Amino acid sequence: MAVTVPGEQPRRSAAGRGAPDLKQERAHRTRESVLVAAAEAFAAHGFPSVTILDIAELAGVTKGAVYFHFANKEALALAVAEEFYQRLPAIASQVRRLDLGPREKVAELILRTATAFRTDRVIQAGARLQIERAFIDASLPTPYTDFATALTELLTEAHEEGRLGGGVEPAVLSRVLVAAFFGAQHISWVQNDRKDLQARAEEILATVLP
Ligand code: LUB
Repeated sequence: MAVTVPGEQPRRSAAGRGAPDLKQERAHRTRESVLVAAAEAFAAHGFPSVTILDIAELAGVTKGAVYFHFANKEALALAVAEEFYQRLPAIASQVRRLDLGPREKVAELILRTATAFRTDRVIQAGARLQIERAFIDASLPTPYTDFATALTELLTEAHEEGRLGGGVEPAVLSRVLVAAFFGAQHISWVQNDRKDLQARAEEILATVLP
């Protein structure tokens, strides 16, 4: 994704004040473009090898502008990871609102998540940062649990409607689905730059949730 907002270092107007809304809005846009640039860089190269200068250049701002918004590279990783955990549950909330049965919602959630992993740099960066969390000196959010909980809720509804098959435990099936999806998206990334992720997600559903 191209960063279209040309960032500027926040600065005082000639009068030393004035137009605070505009200044705030510009600062907000700069922060956004730095965050997106960081996500692109982390997704493509990984946390250890990315520098603040890489991110500044990608965002089209100065290093000073990056440091105005983020104390260091760890703070950027944390902000990207937090945005990742805004976007993942947003997919689940959208799916919950669809006019579908719970079992169909599980399938829809997995498929839409696969689409997000293929197309959304922040999602790709978030997943990569979690893999690299041992190298990042920040408390990244706990991985996997929210996604597993969202799946368990839907699977429990499906179970209550008798649509899960006898002897299937919603929490267990949720763990199996998370493990399968996590593994599939990782393998698809490494082997095929995620080109086959949709097919792999459909395979998982056909096999684990027939
Ligand atoms: C999701 C990842 C990658 C789970 O929820 C998370 O923390 C996730 C972290 O690397 O995918 C999706 C099954």
